[in-house]
Amino acid sequence: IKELLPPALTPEQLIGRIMEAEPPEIYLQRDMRRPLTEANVMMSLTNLADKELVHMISWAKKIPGFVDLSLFDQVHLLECCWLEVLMLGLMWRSVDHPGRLIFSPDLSLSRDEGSCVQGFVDIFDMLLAATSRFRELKLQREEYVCLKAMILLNSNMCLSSSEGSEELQSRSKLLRLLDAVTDALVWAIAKTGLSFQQQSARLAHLLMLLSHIRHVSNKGMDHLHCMKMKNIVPLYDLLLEMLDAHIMHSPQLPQQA
Ligand code: AOE
Repeated sequence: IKELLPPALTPEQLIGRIMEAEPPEIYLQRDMRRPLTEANVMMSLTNLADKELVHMISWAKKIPGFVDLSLFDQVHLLECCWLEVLMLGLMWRSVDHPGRLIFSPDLSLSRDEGSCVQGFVDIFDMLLAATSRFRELKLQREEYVCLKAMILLNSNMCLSSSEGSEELQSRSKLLRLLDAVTDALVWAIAKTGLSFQQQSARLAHLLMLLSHIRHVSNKGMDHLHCMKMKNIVPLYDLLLEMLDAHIMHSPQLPQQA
């Protein structure tokens, strides 16, 4: 017999819970008189990303079922997808502002302004292209939150290192969670009142955009690497600590050696 499952949520309830998990808007309190030089822009963006990452951890923990995964899976999922999640959030904020990327309410950049950072224009264009696509599709908030949760849950599919029973259990929980979010997305699309055929096409279009986002994220990682901004190690420990602290407070303690 399977382990006791929590009472399953309906797709509508699940979307409600994922919506409540949404991170807040972040203001940079950036001095508008500062010129948009490469150093200033990169400093602002790093500052923004730092704050967003802290909220991203709380966001992930509020996705029903996420904290029931093994700590190993929680850490690796976040580690794999953080830039994709940031990018999808950026696209959502920018969807009503053609030609601009709204990093924060007080830091919005046009393509030309973006060109002050070396190597940024190419990534900028890819981000703008995906944003336009979401605009054409008239992406709904419900769909957006489902896609973001799917990025998180789908980010490290290939990882299958340790074969302990806890890890295998976590892997099957992860797949069930992904199914639940898929159902939620299907439900959100059905709400739009499209024909069955149009609903399937919309689902396909939305999911295909995720592969574009993965691509842009990989390019962005290369870019960050070139700029020597990828200071992974200290952040990794921080992430582990933050997730670990949560596990310790939850009723079910991890059974790790
Ligand atoms: C996209 C969306 C967003 O909300 C903010 C930013 C800021 C920087 C932008 C990026 C973006 C878009 C792509 C850009 C990039 C700068 C150059 C690149 C324009 O072309 C990203 C700033 C990133 C700062 C580095 C922070 C290091 C994070 C390490 C994470 C880590 O180590 N772990 C373990 C993961 C933690 C997950 C919670």
